Amino acid sequence: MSSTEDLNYPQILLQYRNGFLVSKVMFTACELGVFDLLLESEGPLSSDAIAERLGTSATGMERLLDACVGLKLLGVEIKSEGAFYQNTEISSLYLTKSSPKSQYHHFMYYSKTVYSCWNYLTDAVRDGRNQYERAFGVSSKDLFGAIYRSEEEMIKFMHFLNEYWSICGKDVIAAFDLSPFTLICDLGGGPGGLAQECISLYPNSTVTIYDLPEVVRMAKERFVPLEERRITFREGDFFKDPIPEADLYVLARVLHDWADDKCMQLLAKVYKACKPGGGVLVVETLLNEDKTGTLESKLYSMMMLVQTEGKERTPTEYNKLLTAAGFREIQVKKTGKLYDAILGRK
Ligand code: SAM
Ligand code: ASE
Repeated sequence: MSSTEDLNYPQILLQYRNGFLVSKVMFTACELGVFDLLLESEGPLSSDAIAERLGTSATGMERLLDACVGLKLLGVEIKSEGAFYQNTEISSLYLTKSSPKSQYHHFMYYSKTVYSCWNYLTDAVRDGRNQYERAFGVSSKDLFGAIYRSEEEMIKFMHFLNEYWSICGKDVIAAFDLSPFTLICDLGGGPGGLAQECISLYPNSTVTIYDLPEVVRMAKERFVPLEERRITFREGDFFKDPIPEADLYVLARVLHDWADDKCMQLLAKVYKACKPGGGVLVVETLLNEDKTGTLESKLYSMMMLVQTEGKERTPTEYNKLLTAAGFREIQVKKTGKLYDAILGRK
């Protein structure tokens, strides 16, 4: 072994080992409201002032703040009276609850639900299945029954889903020219973040969000503005109930929840309902064919292992599913962001 390898191997291993320590520091500062308080305050605050305002111990808060400085999530200024902390640009923009680009709910979902499931990653790999029973004591027979195990959990999940689209929704909607499709059905459209991006980019389109009854009720009540006349809703179970007729069906982060047989069942149904000349837009994180490429998509596939019945797939795998359902002229567009787009035509 060369001497550079001797030096670099431990470094990289320590960096990996620290991965969850880093994320937990960021999540905890979000959860306690550190970034929100510093956004609202007139100027930089001392650790003691922050601890008092947020009702924490002084010693815990000082260490948390200093770790955030190390992560460049806070800036610090040393004055004669002591250290004063302030937000950096990145934390003001993404880590405060009130910012239009806030990732607060997204990170809370990771900090609580995702973190609890990943505690059983070893079991997930052994069993080849999700870990809701071990992590939360709920049956995972009905996948979304487990994901929505309480109303509070459903709201958290819905906020988490929408916050992604506030950052990279436009990229997937603009990946193809969807203007010829005016009647769009977002199957499993959930809280409607992508539907809102869709109507803002395509002024002649209307979107029907199709989802489970309790999700539609919550989306109407809390997520989609009532005055948004170009978004309508339809309640149903896309495995059991009829789906509306449309020019374009959007399946965003839906197929990755399910094994191939369920995907086939759903896609065959979509093909049948689709108008001739219509299409299907699949929005997912794509794996590279040759198993190289981003670590991120591979981690998301592990995420699907611990939390769903599905997996992330390669373009070839999606191509096979879509072709088997009858779709043709299948085009794949990598966006360069987290989610990519695949368009198939009937
Ligand atoms: N498309 C949305 C997005 O990308 O933000 C939501 C994706 S979420 C991972 C999967 C969605 O599928 C959820 O909104 C869930 O309620 C919905 N869903 C799951 N099973 C369903 C079913 N049997 N019928 C209709 N919708 C379903
Ligand atoms: C699902 C998506 C997710 C179901 C459960 C989930 C994610 C976490 N848990 O359909 C999102 C995973 N992807 C990213 C980019 O975080």
